[in-house]
Amino acid sequence: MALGANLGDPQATILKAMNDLALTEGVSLIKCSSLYRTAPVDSSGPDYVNAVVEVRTVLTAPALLAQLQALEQTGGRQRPFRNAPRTLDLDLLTFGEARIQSEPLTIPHPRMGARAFVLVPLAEIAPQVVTAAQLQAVRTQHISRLGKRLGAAGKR
Ligand code: A4P
Ligand code: MG
Repeated sequence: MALGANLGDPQATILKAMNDLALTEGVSLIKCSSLYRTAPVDSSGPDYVNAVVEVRTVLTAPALLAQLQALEQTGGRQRPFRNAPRTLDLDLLTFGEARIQSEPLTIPHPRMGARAFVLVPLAEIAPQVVTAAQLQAVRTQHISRLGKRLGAAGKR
């Protein structure tokens, strides 16, 4: 799952979203990547903070998406236009081996392979699913690691 924010206090927002996910019924947080500062891709506004997490869940993919959208709402998300700057964006990247192409949900996420802000944190927590060629292809997209998740909030 990919987390992104570029309005408000994006770092605090991402850390809170990780915490909220861990507290979501039917969802267990397995791994969190570091937080990364990234330049907007096909988007505008300030730099983003992005991260990727692995969860285990008893929910179906659509039910998990509904939970993510509820968390986006509590984060104050508004959708004035596609790819608008946002306080919090939560995207499902993969769901086991599932391939889903439905109105509300496409799995795997169609744009994940073209974006450093997904591939770099994903390679940190699941190196087997990201190839060197994919990372090479996005090397011009600016991304820098902000530090490990634990302690990242209070210490800076
Ligand atoms: N939807 C379909 N498949 C999925 C999925 N796998 N996960 C539908 C989540 N949602 C999925 O999403 C629009 C609709 O996509 C939802 O109603 C859902 O049913 P949205 O979150 O409302 O809108 P969005 O985020 O503007 O669109 P989308 O498609 O998520 O955008 P992208 O392509 O993910 O890009 N640059 C940096 N540096 N960092 C970022 O995080 N994010 C984007 C968003 C652009 N540029 C960025 C970043
Ligand atoms: Mg989204």
